[in-house]
Amino acid sequence: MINHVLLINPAYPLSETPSPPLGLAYLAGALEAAGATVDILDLVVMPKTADTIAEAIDAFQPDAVGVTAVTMTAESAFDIIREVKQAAPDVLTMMGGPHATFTTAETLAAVPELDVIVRGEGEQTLLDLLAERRRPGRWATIPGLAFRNGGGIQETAWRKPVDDLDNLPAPARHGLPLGRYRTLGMPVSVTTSRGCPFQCAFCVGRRMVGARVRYRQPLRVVDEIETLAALGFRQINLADDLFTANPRHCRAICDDIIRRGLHIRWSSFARVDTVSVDLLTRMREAGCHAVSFGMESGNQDILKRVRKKITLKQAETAVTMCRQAGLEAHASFILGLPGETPETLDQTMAFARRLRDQGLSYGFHLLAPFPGTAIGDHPEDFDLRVLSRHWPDYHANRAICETRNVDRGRLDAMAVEWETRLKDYLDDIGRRMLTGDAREEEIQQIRNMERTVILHELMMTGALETAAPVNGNGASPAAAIESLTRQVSACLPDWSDDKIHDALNHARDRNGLRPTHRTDGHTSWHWVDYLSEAQ
Ligand code: B12
Ligand code: SF4
Repeated sequence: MINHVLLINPAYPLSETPSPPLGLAYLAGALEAAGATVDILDLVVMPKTADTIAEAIDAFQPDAVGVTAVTMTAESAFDIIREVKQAAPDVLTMMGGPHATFTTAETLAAVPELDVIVRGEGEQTLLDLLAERRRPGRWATIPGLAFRNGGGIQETAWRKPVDDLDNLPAPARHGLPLGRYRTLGMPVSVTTSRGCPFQCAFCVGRRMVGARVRYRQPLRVVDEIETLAALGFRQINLADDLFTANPRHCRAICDDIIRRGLHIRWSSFARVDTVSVDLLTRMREAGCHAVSFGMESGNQDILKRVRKKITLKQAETAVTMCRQAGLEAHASFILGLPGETPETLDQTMAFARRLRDQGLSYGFHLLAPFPGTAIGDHPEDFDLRVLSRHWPDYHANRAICETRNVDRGRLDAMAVEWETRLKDYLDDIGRRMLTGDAREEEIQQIRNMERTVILHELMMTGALETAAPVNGNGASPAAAIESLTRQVSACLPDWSDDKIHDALNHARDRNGLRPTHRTDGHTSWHWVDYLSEAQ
């Protein structure tokens, strides 16, 4: 019998535009449907101190604790597992997600406190594992696991991906601190399918979700979108690897959004070879405002070498189609791919700039050779030199790989130049705001960014929770926010009281910050963590 499970999301920076952890919500949904009680500790928006994990174990008394991680958060996840075992040696410790899935032996060796890894899609494997929690001798019969056995590591068979996604219980988002994400103005992600038939050499997505694309029923997808819209989310990301791959599925979702009259803004990922003006127009009519393409490189040979299976021509056409359909096209490029030379880097930059003139917005990452990808597992086949196996370095903003002709210094310099340009752009708006020359949308852009950073810092320092109750004289809510501003400003020395005050007001207006009127006449404040449709 599965009783009580605690799922944990390790922290990662605001710069990665976090969204509520969908994988954990799916796992929680499956566990709850099987009768378990689930708690989720989301350290992306909740503060973590030296005692947080021990306190959570004490409060929830879980039988099992599962931690998710991508490669850049793996070390934090390991620390969490260690803290769990130290606080409660009998609790079963589990990890899942793309990093642990493809580093089983290394991870189990590095973290003796970790009992078992769930590989690939986790819902059914987790239920089977927890049913046999006390009988490790039976784990060998459960597909999708890796654990210590005797002196070695045992990996069981790969589990076949779930056939019918509509049989999966809905993601249990009620257990996530969605209110904090809404307050921060972060998007929320929804998937309409799982699977990808392509084999790009830098991507682990396909290996996680399988080659066969499985689709959810459009009506159920739109039910989910409607629920999120009712909760006040105005920005939804369709996080499928290939949302536009099947035009019929994509169109059915758009049609239903339009039929229900939902007013939401959403964006999606797409491949440049799977869009048409027709489809993009329908997407725009259904509220889509932006489509993100993985364009990766401006050099055709490199695209071929990483098996992207797209052409530069298709990339260019996709941008034109987006423009014709009235959609924003966004592209991500990867610098430092196999075969990269100073010339191919220039080509990529020139290609991106040329498409920018046609309406494209774009960003760069540096290649990170993630475990489980062809490049990560066999860098020598791609003539790449991997410089770091220190997982926190795998954030893709600094070089950890070199090609024969492009070294780390050059790649880092490009990343720094890119970041400097972005900073200069924001500084320029800041200057023009002071002289009254900034456009209204620029002002809003900066204000929103500042509010998000201030509110996130406040959430992560726990300043609100430790602030003394205010407003003892029964003054107005406005005075109470002013008083709160003065109290928390010591935690945010980089920000003026005016900006903190504005951010707190904004959070209160969005119903993300609420007063508790105490019997002693004082007021304390709390973040709104959990959302139900009434809120
Ligand atoms: C949407 C998406 C995002 C979104 C939202 C992420 C989020 N936190 O929800 C955004 C844009 C914010 C994002 C950001 C990043 N992403 Co991203 N993202 C994806 C994408 C396309 C889908 C993820 C998803 O929602 N899947 C659906 C859910 C249901 O699946 P899931 O999360 O994998 O969870 C299932 C299993 O993994 C497993 N599981 C997961 N955790 C656990 C824990 C336990 C205990 C158990 C039992 C099971 C289990 O069970 C879950 C249910 O089946 C994947 C590609 C892919 N197909 O996986 C890349 C992917 C996860 N991202 C990736 C990367 C690298 C990043 C970034 C680091 C970007 C960067 N700088 O390069 C950041 C880091 C953010 C982070 N810490 O998660 C890589 C990770 C590779 C790696 N080894 O690190 C992937 C695999 C793409 C790739 N390049 O190959 N990402
Ligand atoms: S990059 Fe996109 S198309 Fe390529 S394997 Fe990954 S998910 Fe599939």
